[in-house]
Amino acid sequence: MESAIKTLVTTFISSSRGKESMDGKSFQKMVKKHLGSVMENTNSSTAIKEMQNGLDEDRDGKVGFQEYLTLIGYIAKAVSDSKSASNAEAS
Ligand SMILES: [Ca+2]
Repeated sequence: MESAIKTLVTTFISSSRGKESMDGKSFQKMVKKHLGSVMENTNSSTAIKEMQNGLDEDRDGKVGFQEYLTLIGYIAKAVSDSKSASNAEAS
């Protein structure tokens, strides 16, 4: 658990190169590199751009840490839902 949280933080820092937010290009790279196996459409730059727009609450065109955590929350929920579904099928 602790190492997972550290991974989330270090992934953000390395993707944003130490800045407060990831720009569009950094976000594209981060999603393709780190989220390809848990998300659909990560090979589509357009889909990633749309996702970025959806996350961009403060409308600065970048993905800040809080917005990044929102994305992680969505992914965690999706993983949780798929696990619940497969558990339901098994029982
Ligand atoms: Ca933003």
